[in-house]
Amino acid sequence: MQTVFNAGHALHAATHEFFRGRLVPAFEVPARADYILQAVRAAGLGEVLAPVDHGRAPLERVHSARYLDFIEGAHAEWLSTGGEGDAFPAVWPVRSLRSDLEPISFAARMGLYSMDSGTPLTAGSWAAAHAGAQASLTALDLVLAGERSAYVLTRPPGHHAGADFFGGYCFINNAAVAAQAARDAGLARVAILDVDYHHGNGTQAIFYDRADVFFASLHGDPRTEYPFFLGHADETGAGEGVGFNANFPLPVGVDNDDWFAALDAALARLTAYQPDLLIVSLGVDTYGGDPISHFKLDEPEFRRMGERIARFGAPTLFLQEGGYATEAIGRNVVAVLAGFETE
Ligand code: Q9C
Ligand code: ZN
Repeated sequence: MQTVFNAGHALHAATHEFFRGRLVPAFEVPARADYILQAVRAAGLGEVLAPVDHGRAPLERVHSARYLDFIEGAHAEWLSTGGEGDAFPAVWPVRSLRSDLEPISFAARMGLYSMDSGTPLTAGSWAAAHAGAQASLTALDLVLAGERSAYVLTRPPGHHAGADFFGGYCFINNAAVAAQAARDAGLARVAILDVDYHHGNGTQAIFYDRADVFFASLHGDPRTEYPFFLGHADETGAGEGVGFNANFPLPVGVDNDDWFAALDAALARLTAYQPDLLIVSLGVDTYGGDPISHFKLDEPEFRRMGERIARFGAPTLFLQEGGYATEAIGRNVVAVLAGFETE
């Protein structure tokens, strides 16, 4: 399997994030990608390629132009309006406040375009996220050209980012950009399987009223786990999209057997859908040793996950999402990808 590596990932480097009202060392750090790259190379998984620039147009198929403009200029504006260091939002247009108008105030716009205070926006966030989307489009090209699979090694992750908001460490929704590009390249049906510990609220929202992209997700129950406000089992799609969204919320500490039963259930839904492409939002924060998550998968389970996904039998694009046990992340990611390769 070839890897497309976003070497620009390290431009996004936060030192701290807000957690329970305090600044704590950031969890989503450049070392994550360094460890994965090391493990991919050590395992001899396959060639490591650089992204080819596909421009901004494929990003605008998923994100609003004014949101992309905001993210591109946000850190410079933060500094020029008196901010220091990494940028954080402070005010949000919750119920009864208007979100249809774009304020002039930078602080207000930052709230309009974000969902939480736990996602530092740094000087290099746009450059890193933009390059990650390009890596995703490059890997998609490999699969469209006939490769059985490809892996996108990038950060920051993407699945929490919506059409016009960032959050959950995510700025550009790489899975959504790739799915839309696959549709635009002529594929009729695309499935997204999200196995990150957290529900992929951004991806779900982007395709919620559409039948041409099926979103299926296994994740920690949103009643107790981030992103809290989406990811319930009764979210099955809207309008033409009714029946093309499937959530499998699982309790904290779920048994690995129950996790795999949910994976089987999700893949059964996708088998009925018969997609031309499977995109896997590959978060490995389901690992038992993850510092911010509460599932119990370990290396053998990650290998089994890859084998199971391979047996699904569709051309498969793996995209890196979460995973915060930095020293174990490379081993866990490679276990999934190597498991896929052996099937
Ligand atoms: N400071 C992904 O895995 N905050 N995002 C958790 C710890 C949000 C995770 C609290 C976690 C978002 C892509
Ligand atoms: Zn996650």
